[in-house]
Amino acid sequence: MATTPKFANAKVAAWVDKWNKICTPDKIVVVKGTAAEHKAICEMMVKNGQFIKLNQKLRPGCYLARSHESDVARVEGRTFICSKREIDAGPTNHWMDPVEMKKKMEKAYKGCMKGRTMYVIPFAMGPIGNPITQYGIEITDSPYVVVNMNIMTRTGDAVIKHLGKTGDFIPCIHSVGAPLKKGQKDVAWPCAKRIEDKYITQFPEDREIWSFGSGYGGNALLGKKCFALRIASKLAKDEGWMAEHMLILTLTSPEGKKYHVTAAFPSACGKTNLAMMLPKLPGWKLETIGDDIAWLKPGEDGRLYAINPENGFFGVAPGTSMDSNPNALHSCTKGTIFTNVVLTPDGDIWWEDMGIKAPKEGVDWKGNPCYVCADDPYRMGPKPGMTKKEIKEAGYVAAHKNSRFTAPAQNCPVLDKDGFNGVYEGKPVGVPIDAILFGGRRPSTIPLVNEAKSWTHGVFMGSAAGSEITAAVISDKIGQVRRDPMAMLPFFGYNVADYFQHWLEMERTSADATKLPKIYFVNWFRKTPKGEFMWPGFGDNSRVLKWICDRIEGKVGCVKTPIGNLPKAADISLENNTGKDVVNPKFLKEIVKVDKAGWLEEIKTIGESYDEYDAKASKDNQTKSTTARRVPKALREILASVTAELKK
Ligand code: SAT
Ligand code: MN
Repeated sequence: MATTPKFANAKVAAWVDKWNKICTPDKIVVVKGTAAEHKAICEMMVKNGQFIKLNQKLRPGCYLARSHESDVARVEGRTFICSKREIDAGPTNHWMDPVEMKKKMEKAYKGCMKGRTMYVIPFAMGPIGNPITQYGIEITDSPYVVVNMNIMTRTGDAVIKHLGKTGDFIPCIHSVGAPLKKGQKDVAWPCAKRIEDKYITQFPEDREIWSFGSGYGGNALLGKKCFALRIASKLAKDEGWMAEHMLILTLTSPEGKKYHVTAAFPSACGKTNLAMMLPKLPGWKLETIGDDIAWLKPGEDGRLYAINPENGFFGVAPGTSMDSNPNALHSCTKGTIFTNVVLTPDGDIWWEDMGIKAPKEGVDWKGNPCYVCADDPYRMGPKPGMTKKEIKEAGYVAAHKNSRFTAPAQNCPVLDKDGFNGVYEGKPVGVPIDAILFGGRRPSTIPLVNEAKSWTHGVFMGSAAGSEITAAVISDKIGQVRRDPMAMLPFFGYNVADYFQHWLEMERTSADATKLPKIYFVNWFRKTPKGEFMWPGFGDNSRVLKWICDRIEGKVGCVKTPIGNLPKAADISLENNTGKDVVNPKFLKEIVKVDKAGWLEEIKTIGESYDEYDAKASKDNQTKSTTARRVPKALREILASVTAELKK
């Protein structure tokens, strides 16, 4: 055990002292959040073989980490919502009794930091001092977590100062779960190797986060999914605001009018790409506020005001290219940590679909040599001279599919600095949201863009969101479509039915519900039966954003259909439809139509997802633990009316 440092804030002191006694680290470091400290930790990790220093001429302040092969993504199967009553966690979450869970986990934490340094990270989710911002203290034994938290959140002394003696915060504890014996050499990526030894646990009533055994992303950077979504969604429900898995962007029209848009897509479905997109439509300007999480609070005028609680981008590397997202690549030029990408001989990084020719040879994410493909200069294989076909058949990728960059938001060339700082018209209130988008990867049925007929219909649309499962989660079902309501399935901090109800309540409790954002469902991922994309996506998505702004302004009409308000194909601007990927007008007509047969099937499976939530609720009811929570009647009614209209 080390000596517990002194803190003016008694709750901070107690939290650190508690875990010092349990985890018995060799020493304790309170993170100050300075650039010099950040650099010193990175350099220490280089010395210990946990970071590779990249070519500082090409990538100043950049480092590469390679995770253990078992620790490459979130572990939903080991993620728990430990509310007192099971029904409060709801049918979509893993639940365990909080007292039992704490007992079990305290055993795991016992002595877990032996031979290691315990870092205490004071962090802010949001600009320090903004009324929407929340604070946290993460205790961790992972220096990788410290430097990633430095990028992803605002850390250090400024937070301690802001908390003062009595300021409140969310207490977080994290350990990689790999104590070191005296003299034992550390490994490059310490973690608990067995999946059943990992725990990502939220206690929504105690407002605490306990994480054990994983060092990766959303499992370990506790400000992100655990706090800003799971715990914050519960705070938001109790306090009448919203914590959502949404990007935030600012769009300026050629006339100079500003719009703020949020969009909820599941992990690895292109939120970062949309958040920093270069509009193909001339005269339109897009700026970034956030790429993953939005906190929205109702204002006195009835509008919803949003901040991005984060400070950086934890983006998926593969597929990020000068074509798909140049602003993300620019964001990675300095002060960035790369995880599980390829190291090139000149000390730079590379990944699949980066749009840059592969080096002759490199080191893949597992630390093994890799070589440029014989018949495709943009691929790499595990042996020299392999063909594209052979590499594909071997199921080989040189950069892990969920490899990531952790880049400071300040690097983003199109950052909306005011919006990012939570400032609107000189006031620290967040930005007023004009439109909320839902979406996912849906190869069929779902149209390019669909406007909700009302707030309730918009909530219905969000509740019915779904997507192909991506590599952001460890799963054997990658590629299969699953329902992912509001893109929050892995992130609800409480019962999904209550969450739907909370969304509905936002209208009832609004000071002026006519000022709430309009809601849209978008889908950039329609494919022909042959598997070819019917919409180019990326910069061409500005055409859809323009239509949305035109709708907000009442400048264009729509086609009223049973599923919602669809655009007339002619109202989607095809100005500047040139370049490598263009909109095919024939496909466009197709993807703004109602596919009746597809929708009848869709509606059926939406109903099934509701039934499943209800069935699990009533099962809990039979155990007499409490009353069941059911999918709100208002959503069932929309489901019934859409079905009836479709059948007409
Ligand atoms: O949760 S992570 O931050 O690891 C990535 C994601 O799933 O969006
Ligand atoms: Mn995400």
